[in-house]
Amino acid sequence: MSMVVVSTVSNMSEYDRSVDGIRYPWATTDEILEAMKTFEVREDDVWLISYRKSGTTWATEIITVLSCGCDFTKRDETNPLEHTCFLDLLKPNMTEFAHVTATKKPSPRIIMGTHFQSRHMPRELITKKPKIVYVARNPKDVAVSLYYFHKSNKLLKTFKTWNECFQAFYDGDLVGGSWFDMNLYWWNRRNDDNVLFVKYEDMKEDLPSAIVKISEFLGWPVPEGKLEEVVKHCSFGSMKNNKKQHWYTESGLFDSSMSPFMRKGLVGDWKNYFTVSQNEAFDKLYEEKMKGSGLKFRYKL
Ligand code: PPS
Repeated sequence: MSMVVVSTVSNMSEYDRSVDGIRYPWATTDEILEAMKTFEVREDDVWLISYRKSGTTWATEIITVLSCGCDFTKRDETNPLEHTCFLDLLKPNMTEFAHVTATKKPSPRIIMGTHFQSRHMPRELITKKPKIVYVARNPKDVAVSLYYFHKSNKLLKTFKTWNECFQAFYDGDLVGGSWFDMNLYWWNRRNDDNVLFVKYEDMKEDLPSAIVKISEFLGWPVPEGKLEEVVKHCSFGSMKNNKKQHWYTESGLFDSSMSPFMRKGLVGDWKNYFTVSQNEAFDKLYEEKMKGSGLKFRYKL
């Protein structure tokens, strides 16, 4: 029986479009957005949700290793493309939508890397209460990381200048929608029993503690004596050298010569890009948008 290919690189038109006021890449098709309304969430699912460039790939690796009982051979046998669902994206040469594949997977499923804004995420995420790890990163470093991601990702519009990227991010007028809306939504749910809100900066400062916290939340303990190895495996240097862990690089969608996917992995790189006036304007906007929320980030370590 011949397989129907639902996407090829060539049928993915370039750039993005607005859906209910939120920009999505073409690869987040109308069909995917529609399917999310009725997508069946399972109570024993594990979901990883994030705004783009906030540490998704990093947390994916941690969760993947934990799910394999910290057995690195087992982890190496896992195909991240199959294992991580990326419900919100068509990937090149896919023969089936990720949400369809997900329905056939045994429990517990791990559903990684969804970047939907709350209004487009599966409705059952609220009622079924699966375990949700939400990873957040300070918005200034996210903006710079996005600037480079758009240069190297062939399906995203390249910002001509840093200023253009800054403005789009400031206005929330870019793929993925407003950083503020998404982070505020999940911050307000941080005390739900089934939600773990993790900050990139905390992972960067103390990775062993972050791994233990995630493992305890998921109920997938790190075997005695293994933590050091897991930390090493999930370090920036180790992940940069292991292309299996950042599948994107090999996907044909990515031009690493423009900027590597594993770029710098730092807290505070934004200082090399934000002008003084951009920084002041952004701090003011942050105060306005996040007023009273209590959500604070560290911008240097
Ligand atoms: S994506 O495309 O939205 O899924 O990107 P995402 O994985 O969320 O974010 C990519 C940024 O995370 C950095 N990264 C890491 N930092 C520290 N340690 C580890 N192990 C790690 N893995 C990924 C990656 O380098 C991107 O950040 P920048 O600032 O661009 O380097």
